Amino acid sequence: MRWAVFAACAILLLSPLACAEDSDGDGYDDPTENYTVWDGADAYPNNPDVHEPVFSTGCDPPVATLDLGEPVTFTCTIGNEGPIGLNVLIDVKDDVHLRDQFDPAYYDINQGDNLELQVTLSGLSEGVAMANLRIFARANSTASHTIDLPIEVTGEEWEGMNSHSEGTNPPDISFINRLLDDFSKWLTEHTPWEFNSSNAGLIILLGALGLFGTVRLYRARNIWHRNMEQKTTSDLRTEERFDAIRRGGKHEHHIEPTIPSSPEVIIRRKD
Ligand SMILES: [Ca+2]
Ligand SMILES: [Ca+2]
Repeated sequence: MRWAVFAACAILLLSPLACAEDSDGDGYDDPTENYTVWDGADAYPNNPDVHEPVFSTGCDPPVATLDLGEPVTFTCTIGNEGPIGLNVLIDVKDDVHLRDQFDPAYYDINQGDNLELQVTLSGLSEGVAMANLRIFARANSTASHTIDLPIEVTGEEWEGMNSHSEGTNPPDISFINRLLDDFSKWLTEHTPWEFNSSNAGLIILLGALGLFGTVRLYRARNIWHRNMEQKTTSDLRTEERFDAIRRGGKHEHHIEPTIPSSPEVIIRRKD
């Protein structure tokens, strides 16, 4: 029995939870450094009527109408109305008609502070959609607060899709079209046929390919000629060496051992 009392005392001394206070007596312990509102503490430790965190929120614009691919950015403000600083998780629950470009993250909101967030969504398919900005102030619990973001998505393609697409814009090639237009006009004026910009483009393409082929052929011929000249030069040198050997046939010890003996040399040896 003594051991049981001792163990109970030890647990009381060692466990900080056992010493927690419930100042307002509503059944929720006051928050401490090791036991926060996120863990389940009383968000209003001195008010017996409230224990859950309370937020004031608003988003601008309140509603939106989007074309397909068109983005909208809501500016949302989240205020902590309670007397205790909070750590919250904020995410966006999107809709089948929407694409969500908001990354969930944790935020600290001190007592009386307002947090401002940019929430971007874009139209994915036609329909009436509802996205929700959700604020989680308790671990392993449903959202403490939800902000509705009603959005209607039309069936129209967004006109700004090409000029405002994500990432880097494609290079401006309008000058090529203008050049092709000018060239097709020039061809129409100076030839008996009528050209449009596609014909002109095709002619330029064929011309470029022809020029490229001609340059390659010219280079190939040049290389061939150079090789042939080199070959001729080396042949001539070989001939000269043989001639020299033949002329100097009397001095046999000067004949290079690698050079094969010509019949003339063999005949002279017999002399
Ligand atoms: Ca309490
Ligand atoms: Ca309370």
